[in-house]
Amino acid sequence: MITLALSKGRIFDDILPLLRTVGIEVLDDPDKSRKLILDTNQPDVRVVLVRATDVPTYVQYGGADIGVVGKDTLLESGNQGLYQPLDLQIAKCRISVAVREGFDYTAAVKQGSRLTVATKYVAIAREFFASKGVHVDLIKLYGSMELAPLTGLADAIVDLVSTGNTLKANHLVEVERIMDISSHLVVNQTALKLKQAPIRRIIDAFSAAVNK
Ligand code: PRT
Ligand code: MG
Repeated sequence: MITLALSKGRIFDDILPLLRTVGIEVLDDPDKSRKLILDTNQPDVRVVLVRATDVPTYVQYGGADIGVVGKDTLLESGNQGLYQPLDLQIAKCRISVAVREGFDYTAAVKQGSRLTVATKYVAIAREFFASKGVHVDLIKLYGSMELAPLTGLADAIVDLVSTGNTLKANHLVEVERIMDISSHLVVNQTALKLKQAPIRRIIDAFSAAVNK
């Protein structure tokens, strides 16, 4: 049995067409059922639904053999010990710095002001601002980052952006792109050894589908 860890939402929606290309059809719709373990048309492949940030943990400790996870989550969790064979090129976005409209970020940075930055991505933000030599006080948030500059909690946020509509709707502007993000395949090292043939087959099929 091969267990594939996925998160509901964007990653699940974007991986379905890729799974189909590699011959795997998920038999339950997570929007209609409350099941957390989903069968597929392949009797030896099942899907488990976990929180996006829990995917590396599931794969690292063997709760799943393979997972699909955003590069943002991988970088932030610092999860080592995971084999990362493939960039699936799905759920693409970027991680950026954004501020309230009218806040002069460039001037603040130039003046060497200390910036308060709210983010879910504390490790990524710390590394980014350190590399620029910008002094920051980081505030860890778990969601609704957009609210922080509007309420005076922070001068800036570091968050994922795809269309930019969320920023726009909240009168925020993107002032710096930190990096491009997409979702990657991650594999449990032990599973790779013990279930080498079926796992290799899945990685190779994904690889062919991505490069098509
Ligand atoms: O939602 P939950 O708290 O359960 O977990 P999660 O937020 O970690 O999961 P989920 O499903 O929201 O995101 C999973 C992965 O999708 C992320 O780790 C990214 O790798 C990837 N991804 C791609 C995105 C986006 N695009 C994205 N736009 N994740 C989140 N967003 C957010 C963004 O932060 C903004 O607030 O969606 C909002 C809308 O973005 P715009 O720019 O299109 O308006
Ligand atoms: Mg989310």
